[in-house]
Amino acid sequence: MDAINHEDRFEEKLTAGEFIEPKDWMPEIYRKHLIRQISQHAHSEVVGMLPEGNWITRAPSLRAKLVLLAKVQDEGGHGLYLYTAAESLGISRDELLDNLLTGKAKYSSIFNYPTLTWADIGAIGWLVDGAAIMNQVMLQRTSYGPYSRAMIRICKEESFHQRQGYEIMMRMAFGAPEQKAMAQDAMNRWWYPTLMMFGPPDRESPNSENAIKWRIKRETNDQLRQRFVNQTVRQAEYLGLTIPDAKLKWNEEKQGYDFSEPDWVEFKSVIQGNGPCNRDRLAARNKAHKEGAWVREAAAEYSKKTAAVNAA
Ligand code: BYC
Repeated sequence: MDAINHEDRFEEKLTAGEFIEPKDWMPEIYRKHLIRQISQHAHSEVVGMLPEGNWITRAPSLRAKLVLLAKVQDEGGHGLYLYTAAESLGISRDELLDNLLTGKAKYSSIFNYPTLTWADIGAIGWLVDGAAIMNQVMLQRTSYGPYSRAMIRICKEESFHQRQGYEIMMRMAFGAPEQKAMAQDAMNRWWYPTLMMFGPPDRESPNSENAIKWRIKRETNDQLRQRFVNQTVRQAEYLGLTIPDAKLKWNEEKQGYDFSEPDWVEFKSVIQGNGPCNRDRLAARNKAHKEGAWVREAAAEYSKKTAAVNAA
């Protein structure tokens, strides 16, 4: 009887648009769904630091270096907020990290592609962060309180990241012909991987139905992908860059663009660990974790000593 009341209350809260908070009763399957999504999201932020971090020492000016440093540092912060939100569902940070480091957990497919030139840093900011925001704006109103609150702050920072990327693209696209060619090359390589970020098409998305039912996601993968294309076409036109899709065409009836789907076979291969950089990314994270052991030990020791001093 009690369990039924719990379930009713849970449903009532969802219907009323109220948040579910860590101490509230929730179905086990909802908790597991959230741990999966939030931890994958956290891992994406942390692994996402690698392709961009790769360019900090080679940024073309001191200003560009400062801005990129700040951006990469922000991504680390996003990872922390999200790991903390996941921990509030009853999983430990160690377990979460272990799942990433052993390759058990997924992170966004996009970060398994290499950053070959400085224009790629622009393309990541403009396209990748642009796609991330498109998805994350809806997550600000997700049903789990700690996730929603983390997303509000993350979205503010992501908007700055997106502008940083667009600024780099403007400099390149309106610069020398060689720079414009680099910008176009980056656009060609990042376009389809960016479209994959929204997840598989709705017809092949096993988690979407529950996610929508529980208001974890408020829009589907295909709806968000369509909105992203509609928004980005105009931005590309302004830059004078061509989206690498011969089928891209305005559709008056649906008031949106028709466009080619990404290669879903490639997507599956990347999320199964066989993208161009999957092995490098995991190796880099494992190396950083191992070499950072002394920092974790020192921080734990410091907090123990501080607690003892405060208790005395
Ligand atoms: N990459 O049923 P589906 C960022 C997996 S941006 C890898 O549709 P769901 C950043 C999916 O996990 C990126 N795996 O799932 C930006 C599922 O596998 P499991 C992070 C993917 O959850 C700039 C299976 O495919 N953003 O952080 O309903 C700089 C079937 O998919 C991907 C987020 O994580 C993918 N692209 O929808 C630094 C946002 N797509 O778990 C950092 C939060 C799907 O069943 N996440 N899969 O084994 C979401 O909104 C949703 O989880 C997704 C997928 C839209 C990504």
